[in-house]
Amino acid sequence: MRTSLTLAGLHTRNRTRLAALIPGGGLAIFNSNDLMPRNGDLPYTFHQQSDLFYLTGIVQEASVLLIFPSHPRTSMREILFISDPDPVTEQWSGPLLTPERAREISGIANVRYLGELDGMLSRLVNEAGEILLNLNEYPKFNTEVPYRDLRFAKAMRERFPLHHFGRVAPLVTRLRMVKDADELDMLRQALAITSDGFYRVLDMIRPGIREYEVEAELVHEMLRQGSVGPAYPPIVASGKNATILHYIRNAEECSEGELLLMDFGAEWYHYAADITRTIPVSGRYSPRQRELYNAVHRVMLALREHYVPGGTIEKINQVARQLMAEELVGVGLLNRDDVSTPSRIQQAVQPFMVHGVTHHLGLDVHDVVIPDRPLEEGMVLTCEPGLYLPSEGIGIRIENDILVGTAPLDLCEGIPSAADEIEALILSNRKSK
Ligand SMILES: [Mn+2]
Repeated sequence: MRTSLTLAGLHTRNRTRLAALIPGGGLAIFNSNDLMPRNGDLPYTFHQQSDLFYLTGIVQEASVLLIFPSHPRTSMREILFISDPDPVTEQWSGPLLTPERAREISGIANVRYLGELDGMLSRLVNEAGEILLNLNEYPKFNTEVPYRDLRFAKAMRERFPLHHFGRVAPLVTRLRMVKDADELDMLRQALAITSDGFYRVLDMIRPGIREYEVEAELVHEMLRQGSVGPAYPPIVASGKNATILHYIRNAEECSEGELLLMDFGAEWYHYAADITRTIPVSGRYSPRQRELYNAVHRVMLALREHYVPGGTIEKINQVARQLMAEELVGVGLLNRDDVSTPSRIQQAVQPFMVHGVTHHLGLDVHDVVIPDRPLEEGMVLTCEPGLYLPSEGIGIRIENDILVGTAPLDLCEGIPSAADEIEALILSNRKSK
């Protein structure tokens, strides 16, 4: 998002919620992401560390947040550190945040320059009972890159060897898993832009077009509406490419008679949309494609009802496999015998639906998660069953984003997903030309 939208109220509420979870005497410290070097003097585009963004709204490297809820002095309970003024950087890259601007964005009264951080740490750390540091604890995360929070944690343990250290990530994760009304607004806006991109593609899809041309349309709409672009690299996969789950080369020609799978989402105020649509390149699904498409579509529609408080990701995956098993029997890919027990279902469905069908969505497309924590009202998760038949050059996935509730709300309801509807839109666009 390139506009000057700020949500200081959201970030202030987030800090208040976190403060309530920090044990007495606890001092929590968050670091920004690095500006990652690319080659020569060129860095990668900066993307803020999601927890720091969640708590401050600040998008500038080398920012540090201290939260010390039980400190006797109110002004010491929240302190934000930002880069010192630097005329050379500002000459080349534009103005850095001033303390006043950082205050407006974050709602934090006590904003200091980074030059004061070391001195403040010496004082505050010795007043703290426990220092809570932030690391990337995503279940599948593994890296050789010593990112800023990790370097900071090592330096702190070295510098204060007699202090107690703890983890703040589980506390922030707990909060981030349930979305505030402002966050839902941002997700809805990201989805509205994503939806507009899909309509653009329905308007121009034809045999002979290249996957990257389709990608360009999707991204065009995002940029045109002031999004910084896709929340993750779009997957635009025609024919057999759609059976490669994370295909992002997007280089091949879309041919007559093939399906085109598009998994894409705009980013808005750092929140990620994540949808998948699978459309016929020629404008009509073949009878075989339609049969398989409708099977996946029925699974997606029925599965949405299970995004209720008390549910779990494991339960959703289990229901998805059961629903898909029935459909696979219906289209003749499995026999009744293959799916007669739960363990048989798991084994029989796996080769056709090779991935899990849901993940949390928020500031990150695969958002932070406490595995096995039951679903609660206000959580947002994807619903994305798929069916992959490499031998027939067919990959189908349909993905909507669902707001958990006693009556689950499909945030993608307005984005066409029924085969008839998609065909009608493509064909009416062609006629009108
Ligand atoms: Mn997804």
